[in-house]
Amino acid sequence: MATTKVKTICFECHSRCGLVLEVEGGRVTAVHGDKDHPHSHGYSCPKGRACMEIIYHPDRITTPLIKVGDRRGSRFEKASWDDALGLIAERLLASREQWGAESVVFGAGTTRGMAPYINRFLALFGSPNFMAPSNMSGGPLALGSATTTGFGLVDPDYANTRCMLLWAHNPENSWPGLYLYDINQGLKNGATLIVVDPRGTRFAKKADHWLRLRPGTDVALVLSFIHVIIENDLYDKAFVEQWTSGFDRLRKYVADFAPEKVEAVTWVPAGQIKTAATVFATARPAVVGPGMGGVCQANDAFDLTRGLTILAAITGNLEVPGGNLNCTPPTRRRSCYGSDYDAPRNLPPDQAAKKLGADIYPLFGLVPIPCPPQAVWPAITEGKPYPVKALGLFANNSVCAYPHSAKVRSVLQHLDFLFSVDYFHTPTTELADVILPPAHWSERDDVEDLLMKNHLFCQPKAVEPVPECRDEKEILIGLAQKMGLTEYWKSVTEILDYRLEPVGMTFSEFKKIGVFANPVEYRRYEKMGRFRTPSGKVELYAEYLTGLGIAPLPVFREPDEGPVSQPELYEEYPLILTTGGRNIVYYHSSHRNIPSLRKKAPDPELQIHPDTAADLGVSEGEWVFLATPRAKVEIKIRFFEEIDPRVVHAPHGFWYGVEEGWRRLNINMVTNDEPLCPVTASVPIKALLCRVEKMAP
Ligand SMILES: Nc1nc2c(c(=O)[nH]1)N[C@H]1C(S)=C(S)[C@@H](COP(=O)(O)OP(=O)(O)OC[C@H]3O[C@@H](n4cnc5c(=O)[nH]c(N)nc54)[C@H](O)[C@@H]3O)O[C@H]1N2
Ligand SMILES: Nc1nc2c(c(=O)[nH]1)N[C@H]1C(S)=C(S)[C@@H](COP(=O)(O)OP(=O)(O)OC[C@H]3O[C@@H](n4cnc5c(=O)[nH]c(N)nc54)[C@H](O)[C@@H]3O)O[C@H]1N2
Ligand code: SF4
Ligand SMILES: [Mo]
Repeated sequence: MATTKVKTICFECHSRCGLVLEVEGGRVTAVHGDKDHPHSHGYSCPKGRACMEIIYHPDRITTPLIKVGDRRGSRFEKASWDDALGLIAERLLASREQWGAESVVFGAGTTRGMAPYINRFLALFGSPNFMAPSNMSGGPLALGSATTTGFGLVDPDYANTRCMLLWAHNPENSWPGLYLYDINQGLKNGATLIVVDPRGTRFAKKADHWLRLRPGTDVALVLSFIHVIIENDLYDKAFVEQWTSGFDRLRKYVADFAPEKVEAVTWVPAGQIKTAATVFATARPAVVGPGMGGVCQANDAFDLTRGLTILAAITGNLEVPGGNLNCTPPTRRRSCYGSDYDAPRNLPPDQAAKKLGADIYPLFGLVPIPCPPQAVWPAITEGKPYPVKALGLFANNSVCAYPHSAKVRSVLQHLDFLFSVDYFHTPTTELADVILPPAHWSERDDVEDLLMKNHLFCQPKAVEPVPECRDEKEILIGLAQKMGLTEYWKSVTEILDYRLEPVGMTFSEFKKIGVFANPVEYRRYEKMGRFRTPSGKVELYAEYLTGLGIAPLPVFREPDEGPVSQPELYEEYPLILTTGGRNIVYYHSSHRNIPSLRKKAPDPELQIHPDTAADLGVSEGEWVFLATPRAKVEIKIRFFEEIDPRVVHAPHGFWYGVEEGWRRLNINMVTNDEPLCPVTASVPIKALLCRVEKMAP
């Protein structure tokens, strides 16, 4: 049989590697890395290479399903697309009729590309409520950096730098396709590596300077870096003078964060802080590499991301080669989270103002950022600030992904109507009234620009969807037609052509070239004469934030559940718990049902220092309970020398293959969803208290 090769983009994780799929008889038969891809350069990981196991998995949902019998049960019957979409349309319209359009929320998990298309749908329907985990993912970083400089700290130029500072970031597992090539390039050229991480990841261990901080004390540490740099006159004076505002107030403020004092807070020796800060400030250029999860999951995530941005700014590393770049996607306003799609912006002001969370988080009304799940929950359970009755989820396993799973599950059970679009049954689809089967990324046409630096990629489908799965864009088109949303697009081609308008190409033209890149521009503020901030300068002391009730300088807050804030609780729960360090073979709660991946990491493992384990009388490989004040989960002991004896780490996303796995294995049973960061709604899942309990024999 003839084999064809299709160059496309992998959507199995955010890295979006270039892959070449071999197709025989309408089926994907082999996967290779695409050597021509400008970011991944031929790299592929086990998840991408397992894509045939996903597409042709015996458990893949391949027809729409409608719940029958008790709504609390999990019996579903196969249905036609017409019936399933008809039922969803009827229920959403009824909800709008009785409770208003805002009573309908659509949510997506970490982006699998659907954000723009869902938002457009919601805008036409009338709801400002697009929910996503941005508040625990890139959102705080976007807010913290954009309020400081007018752009996101998301384009590190590792390849051309002399010093890289990986802050709560393990790109080897989390973003290999996007960053690894550049990082290795930089290291080959002699760049110094600094890692700030409580765990000894492979990068931490090979770093020139590894700062093993106490989880959740990052803001104190970054303020101490700034202290050292200012005290020792190591900052970029010309840049600071011309392009920043509030330097003197920053200088006075950080005087209080001397390394000797911060050592006691962060557990990082003062000497290490001084050395690392000095190395970073004097390298020129140097780059800050912030983790998207690591720096976005704390009650002071806004202050941390502001602090990191200030660090990059005063050392003269904004928009310079080898520093933190400011790339714009070629598709601009039509990019994934572009303003042309933002549902609230396309609604009348009074309807837009209803966006859930906007009344609590002052910056949420100003930027295209999704509603945090934790602002949606009270609307569902208590009707606060107004009732939400219906929820549609695309690629999201809320029950396992979001903190405090028992609560999330009961929140979802409060809904009048839930539909879910997923490849597989999950603890979340189980609660749905209707389940729809999406096409796999290899079975759908799309384009990608989110976090792709200055690039835009074409993602052509390699094969037709497994019958009867459907491209999610077509699902929205079908639903729009059933609901009388006549202004919604009529075809996938129309959608993609619209998205590509800013680059002056249709999808079929773009398919022939595959990639489009903007030139990288440096120091754009010089050409513009300003930064896109209220003062036109980098807002070190951000006066304007005070008017919004936000502190103008980064404030360190002790983790609420920690040894300092709650010493009594610490006696009962004497270990600090951090969660969710990425594993290369899994994406969040996905992939546990893929045999080639599961066999590489079959069990959830608690990384614990051997001395701590010895004190507790638990041995390597032993199953124990990990308990927090909320619940306990089952987990296996794994000795790990490179972690402080007072700290343990647990992975997230386990549930599959074990009865009631969502309750027994899923770490989010023990995490908390409060207090949230008052500016970004970030969740405190990287620093909690826990204890290890032996299981009865
Ligand atoms: N404790 C703890 N919890 C965390 C984190 C942590 O660090 N610690 N990290 C958090 C972060 S940063 C995020 S972003 C969230 C992510 O949360 P989610 O995005 O919800 O995570 P997943 O479990 O990967 O994905 C949910 C579902 O999407 C389905 N799926 C995969 N691809 C597609 C597709 O193309 N279309 C459709 N319709 N379905 C698809 C999968 O089968 C899976 O069931 O988790 C958060 N949860
Ligand atoms: N394979 C795989 N890749 C992924 C994902 C996945 O699930 N699987 N998820 C994707 C998503 S949605 C996101 S948001 C990104 C996240 O990307 P990253 O932020 O790079 O990933 P994490 O592993 O969550 O966190 C990085 C490091 O932070 C450390 N850390 C934990 N607590 C603290 C702390 O308090 N302070 C500091 N400084 N460090 C701490 C952890 O030990 C970990 O090594 O990954 C993306 N890539
Ligand atoms: S790192 Fe793996 S899963 Fe992520 S895009 Fe690349 S091949 Fe796909
Ligand atoms: Mo994320």
